[in-house]
Amino acid sequence: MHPGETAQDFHFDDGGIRVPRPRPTHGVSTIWALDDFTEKNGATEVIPGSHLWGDERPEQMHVDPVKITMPAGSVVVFSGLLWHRGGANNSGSPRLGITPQYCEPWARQLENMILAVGPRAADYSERIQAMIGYSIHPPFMGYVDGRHPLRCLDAGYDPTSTGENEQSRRFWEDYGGRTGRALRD
Ligand SMILES: O=C(O)CCC(=O)C(=O)O
Repeated sequence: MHPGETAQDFHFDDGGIRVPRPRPTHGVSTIWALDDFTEKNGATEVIPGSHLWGDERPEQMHVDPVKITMPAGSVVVFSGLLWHRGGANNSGSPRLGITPQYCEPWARQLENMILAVGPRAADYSERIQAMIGYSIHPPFMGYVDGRHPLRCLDAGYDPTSTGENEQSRRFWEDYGGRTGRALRD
C-alpha cells in the first residue's frame, strides 16, 4: 500500500471457488508483514466471524472491522472465507506485505504455479513440489499422461514411494465395482 492509497474494497480470497456460502473453507490466506503494519499505514482490516456468513456483504452488516497491526516479520493466517481489505495508508511511507494463499488440492490454484516456477521446481523440497502441483489428489487428479507428475521432473521417480498410487487403488476399490484403475507404475 503506497502513501495516500485508499482502503481496498472488502473481499474474501477463496471467492474464485464458486461454491455457494456458507460452506467449509477451501482456502487459507496468509499475509506476511514486510514492514510494520500500523493504525496509520494501512494495516489489513478483517471482519471477525464473517467467514461464517452466507451471501451477506459488509455494507449490509454494519460491523466494525478490526485492524491487524503487527511488527514486520509477523504473519496473520485466516480462512479464505473471511471478509477483509487492505486499509488506507495515511502515512508517508509504503507498507509492504505479501499474501501467499493455499487451497484444497482439488481446487484450481489462483496462480498456475507449475508454469510460474518451471524446471526450477526440481531443486525444491518434496513438500513444496507437492504443494505447487507435483502431486496426485486421489484417485488421480493432477496426473500427466496417466502417470505421476513428478515424472516430469525426474524420469526415474518411483510413484509407489509416496503411497499415492496405493491411495488411488483404494479409492477405486471403495468406490465399488470400478477396481483396477490407478496411476500407471
Ligand atoms: O495488503 C493487505 O492488507 C491485504 C491485501 C489483500 O487482501 C489483497 O490484495 O487481496
